[in-house]
Amino acid sequence: MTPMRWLFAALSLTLVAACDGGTADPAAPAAAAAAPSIDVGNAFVMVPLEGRDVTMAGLDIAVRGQDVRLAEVRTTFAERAELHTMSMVDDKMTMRQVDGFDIPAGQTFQLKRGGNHIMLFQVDPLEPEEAYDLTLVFEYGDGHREVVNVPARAQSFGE
Ligand SMILES: [Cu+2]
Repeated sequence: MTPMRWLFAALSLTLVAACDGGTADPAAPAAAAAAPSIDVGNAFVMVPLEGRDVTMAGLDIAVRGQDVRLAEVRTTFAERAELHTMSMVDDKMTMRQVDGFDIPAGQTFQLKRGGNHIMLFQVDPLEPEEAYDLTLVFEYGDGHREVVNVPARAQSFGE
């Protein structure tokens, strides 16, 4: 192959890749995808430490049939809820707010202590073992939204 032909080969591969990326077309036949489902379980919220009103919450999200994005979390027991990642930066555990989490179909995504989590600010006093509602807003590729409410069990940090 001449260098020119190589270049064309590389270009057409790029085009194919670009087309593949565009298959999130809402008009595409839905028959190929199984009925989408989102199952949320094991939800918990940590009782804030004495004198604090900031805490975190976690849960498991099992996604079937279609990729989905966890776009937002709401609560009535905290002023503000954010989605956070946690990672090591310069030997320090560092939290960052993110716009959402993309969850591929067939996966169970965990929000948990020491990992990706829900961060809650200005939290009302919480009673251990009581349940407090979290509202999760999911978004499909076609813009369709699904709202899931889940009771989160309040857990003390000693547990
Ligand atoms: Cu956080």
